[in-house]
Amino acid sequence: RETSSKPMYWKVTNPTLSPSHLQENARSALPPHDVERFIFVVQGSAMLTNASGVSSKLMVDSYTYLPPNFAHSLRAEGSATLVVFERRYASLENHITEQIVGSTDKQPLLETPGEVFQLRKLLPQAVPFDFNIHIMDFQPGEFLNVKEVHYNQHGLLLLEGQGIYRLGDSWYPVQAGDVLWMAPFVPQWYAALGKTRTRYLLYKDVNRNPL
Ligand code: UGY
Ligand code: MN
Repeated sequence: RETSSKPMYWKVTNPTLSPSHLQENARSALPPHDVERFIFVVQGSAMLTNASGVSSKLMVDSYTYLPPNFAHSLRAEGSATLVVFERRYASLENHITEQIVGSTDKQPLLETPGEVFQLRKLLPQAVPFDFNIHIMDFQPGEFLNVKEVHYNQHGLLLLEGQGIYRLGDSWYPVQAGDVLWMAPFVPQWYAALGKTRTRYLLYKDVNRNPL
């Protein structure tokens, strides 16, 4: 049984069944033209510097959104484990996105009508953004009431806990450190098992016509 002395999200980089991760001091290159970037820190820390030389230190549980073609550099002092999402920005006339720096614990809990899980969103629910990142918490025994089917795709990283993920007719036992991809229209359902809270991070494309 894990003790509370372990750092937050410790299981992600120390999963039960996994070779050890390679981590060294590192600096990132920029994403390709017109590609936006989202970074979330699960272990260690990263120093983000923008074109005006302003730096922010991203600690565990904090994140940044970098608009397409936004000059920046990212440096890890020592080892760090980052979740990085990149996608070609689906631009809209007269709309632009701006850089965001935040942390999960500063985001308010949102209403989840008909559901019991706790929900936070890391990006503004505003039209310029073509995706969002949800942080969802389930207590042991809690599950999605809705068996969801929707056009949106998901990338999911289990940050804490364990449970069972149903995708279509397949059932996957999952635990912290596991990653799932859910294609458009794949029926999806989760139940939290074990003795500790489940927390997962979920990418979802939003605010654009999928056709
Ligand atoms: O927002 C969502 O689509 C989310 N509830 N899906 C999921 O957890 N599989
Ligand atoms: Mn969903």
